[in-house]
Amino acid sequence: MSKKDKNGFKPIVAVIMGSQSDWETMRHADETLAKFGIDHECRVISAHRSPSLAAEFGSSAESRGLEVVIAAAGGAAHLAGVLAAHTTLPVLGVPMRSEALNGLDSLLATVQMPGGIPVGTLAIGKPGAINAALLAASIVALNHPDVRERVRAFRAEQTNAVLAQPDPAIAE
Ligand code: RP5
Repeated sequence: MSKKDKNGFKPIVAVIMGSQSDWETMRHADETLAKFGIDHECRVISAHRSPSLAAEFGSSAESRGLEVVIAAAGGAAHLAGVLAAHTTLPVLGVPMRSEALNGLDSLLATVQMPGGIPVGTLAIGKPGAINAALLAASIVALNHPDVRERVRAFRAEQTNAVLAQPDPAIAE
């Protein structure tokens, strides 16, 4: 297991993306994890441009103390599958919206894993980035009661916001 650094920081979730160009979307996962007070790391690792690093990261993820890996990629999006091949940690895939096919290529490449190596695939783009972080929070909440409380509070907050304002014609 990894040790806390001198500031007490110990990442338990990794947000990996295939390119710097994915950050504009994946910063929403970063922000959501931060909102839940979950120590996490964000890194660019490409399955095809830096394949050895992808294998090394996946292989060492568990021993480094990570509990969940979020992997975002676009186009022929094999990053989540490659990372999942190297770890038994849960891997959550986020398909990036692509220029050519609007993310349908990324979605199919991420979600259509052959039986044996699962990738839990979320929606294309920003909703997927947010939900990957929320799902990661629910997973780590199994072992972190403080996170479980924050997830419950977040759900209650969302519900209360809907109940407090049922009239769609009233501006916020
Ligand atoms: C994928 O190719 C990345 O995840 C990104 O979504 C897409 C385009 O990458 P860049 O050409 O912008 O670096 O590997």
